[in-house]
Amino acid sequence: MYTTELDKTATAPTPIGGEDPALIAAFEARVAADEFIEPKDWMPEAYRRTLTRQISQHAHSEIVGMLPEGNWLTRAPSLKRKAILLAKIQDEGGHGLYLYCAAETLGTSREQMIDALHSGRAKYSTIFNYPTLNWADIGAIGWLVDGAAIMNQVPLQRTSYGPYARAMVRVCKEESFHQRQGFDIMLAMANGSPAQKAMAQDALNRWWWPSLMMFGPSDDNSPNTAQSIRWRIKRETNDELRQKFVDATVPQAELLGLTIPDPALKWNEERGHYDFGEIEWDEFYAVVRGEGPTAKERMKARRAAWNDGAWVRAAADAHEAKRAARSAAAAA
Ligand code: FAQ
Repeated sequence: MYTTELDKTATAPTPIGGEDPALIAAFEARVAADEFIEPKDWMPEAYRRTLTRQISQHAHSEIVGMLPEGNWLTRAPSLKRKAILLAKIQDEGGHGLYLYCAAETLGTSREQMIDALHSGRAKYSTIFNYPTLNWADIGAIGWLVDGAAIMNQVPLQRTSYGPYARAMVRVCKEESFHQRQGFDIMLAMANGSPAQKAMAQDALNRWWWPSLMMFGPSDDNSPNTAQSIRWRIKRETNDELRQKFVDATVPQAELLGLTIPDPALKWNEERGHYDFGEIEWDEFYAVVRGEGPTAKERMKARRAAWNDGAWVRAAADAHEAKRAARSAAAAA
């Protein structure tokens, strides 16, 4: 899909501040003309940094996001549900890998990104620091979390950095299946016994607000949005996407016969959108800071998986060294 090969002969990027105004102007004109910026093209260092930050955090979210659902694989209620969930979780792993590759094209290695995650320097989505208590949570994750992810990711197919945009095309197709499988679980539970319907409602109550938080701080408090919109990394703001998600999801909840846990939720005829209540931003920032037991469990699980996989990486390196030695001998 894209290459992870870096131009080893390229000179180090000019430090921020000392960048050539002519290069910046040419870059901005390309972005304004909706051209894709490719790995070997010149780009401002700040553009490279913000993309590396966003793409690597996105990748970490996909990988950490496998954990809450993985927790329910062995307890899926039927073989069919288990097979679907397994495929979905494997897709998330694939998304993480495409995204790490896209971020690597910006000059940061996979090891550096993983180290940033494991040492707590890099973020991942707050949503994955909430626990999955029962099977209805798996429905709510697919319906709401994947639903929010698609809302955010569809515009990223037109992000200005080519490798990120192309990775998003396939990711969005798969997320759309994930959202439907989640909605299908919710539909089965909402039409099931009173106890099952109550579980579906309880899951909606617990996942609704964290799903709205996935879109990030409000535009007034989002330090990166203005510049990212200018560079067409982000095509829509956090609040615009959050509003779209609310507008799309309310009718789905109605179809399920479930109640969104927000007394302030109301259709606003004048705006042509739903009004909704205030998000608890203190909770959002506490979760971003990794407070609470689930964040610690998540990182413990990721570090263990990385350490357990060390022999696979060593074997792959040894295989590659042998292959390279054979090719060198054949060429001599
Ligand atoms: N969680 O100035 P902004 C998925 C941080 S994939 C944690 O608004 P920006 C698939 C932000 O990084 C879900 N941190 O930042 C799946 C920044 O920190 P920094 C992930 C958050 O980048 C489903 C600071 O706050 N999706 O779910 C969050 O312009 C089911 C200030 O914020 C993506 O990553 C948060 N929710 O906008 C997998 C999509 N929100 O680094 C498994 C790509 C904000 O400056 C199961 N990313 N922060 O210190 C984006 O679109 C953007 O990066 C935003 C944030 C919108 C997330």
